[in-house]
Amino acid sequence: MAHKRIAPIGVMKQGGTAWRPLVPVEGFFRAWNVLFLGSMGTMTDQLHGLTKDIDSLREEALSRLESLQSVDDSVAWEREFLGPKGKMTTLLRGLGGLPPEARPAAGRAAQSLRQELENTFRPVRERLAKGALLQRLSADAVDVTLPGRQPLIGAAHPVSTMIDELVEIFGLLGFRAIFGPEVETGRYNFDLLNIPADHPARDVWDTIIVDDPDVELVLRTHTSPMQARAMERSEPPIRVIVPGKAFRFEAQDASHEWQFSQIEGLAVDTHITMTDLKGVLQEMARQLFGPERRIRFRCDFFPFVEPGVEFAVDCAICNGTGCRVCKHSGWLEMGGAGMVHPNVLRAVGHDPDIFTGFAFGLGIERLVMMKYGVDDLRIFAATDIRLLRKLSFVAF
Ligand code: FA5
Repeated sequence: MAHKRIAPIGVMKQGGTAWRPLVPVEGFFRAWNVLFLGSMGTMTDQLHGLTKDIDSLREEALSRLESLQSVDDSVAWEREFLGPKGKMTTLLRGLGGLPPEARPAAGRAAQSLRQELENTFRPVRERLAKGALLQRLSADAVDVTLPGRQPLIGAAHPVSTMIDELVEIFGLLGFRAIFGPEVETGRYNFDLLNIPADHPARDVWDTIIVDDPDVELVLRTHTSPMQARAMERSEPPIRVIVPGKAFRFEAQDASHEWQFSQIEGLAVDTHITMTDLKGVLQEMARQLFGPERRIRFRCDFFPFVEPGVEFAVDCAICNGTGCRVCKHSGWLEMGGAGMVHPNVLRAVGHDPDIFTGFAFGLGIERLVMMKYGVDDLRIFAATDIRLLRKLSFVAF
């Protein structure tokens, strides 16, 4: 048979996976036409057209492939030439219009082109993808020689640090730290402290009331309710301190917050006198602010002590000569104190003829202000790290 002399279409392997036609596709169809189709004009035209289509598709696809610059380009190329709606698919679909006897060879020619395009495309796509990856890696590279970011190291809040210091100082003086509820009943916040309902003394504090229909509840206005709780709970001798928060419905200014901290102190025993109170507070002031500190007692009224005093320390900032922090008085008021009122002792079940006691309540923020020369206590609740940094409470 004549067609045995001319291989209809041949392929040979060329280095690795690339395949190339042995004879040009157009040449094959010319031969096919001469040998088998003779004067069948229409089929000849069709085959000739297909041959041209295949050759020009190859030319276009390969030249475009050479100009691809990016992964995106390669995706677009693949879609355009090899995708389900691409040019190669369109060409293959066109084979259906050929006479049946021409289809196998034409199909092989078209498939061969497809194979050729796929094989040529694959390394190009891999090269572009690798290039993109290398570019990304070099852009995102970590410079291990750069100095690291220093972590912000936190520290205890100045008020907490002061509480720790106070617990230690009073601990050495024989006082045990206890803690109590911040939401109190009227009974402990007022009644047991010799401040009966409807008594004008109840107006001394701008109380924040907790709305409860069953029981009178308040945010404790001071730490003094723990005096009553401690005395109710234990038999003398009692020596406790109670650090904690207190709350008042108060206009804020440089020395007043609506939420602040106090430390309560209570000593109950036989033969406790005002001298003991003075000695304890004097010792606290010296331990906290230095051995040269002096203290001052001035008469004051608190319903739960008798006599009652206002307790002040001479200003450690100006050494008592007067400055902005002590408002040029030379003294800083720290709190109230006094001898436990007989009514209070009685109300919690202790005989005032046997037992006496002293109590004090100091503002912790005021102690911190004095220690570090702070002239506005609002910074303590303001959570402004720059201010705390200035006080060196935050290491950085
Ligand atoms: C009392 O709260 C009494 N419970 C103290 C006391 C206890 C007296 C035991 C007698 C025996 P006073 O309201 O004065 O007292 O408050 C005591 C201290 O708390 C003040 O001197 C001040 O240092 C601090 N303090 C009071 N109100 C505020 C406030 N709004 N902001 C910051 N500190 C305050």
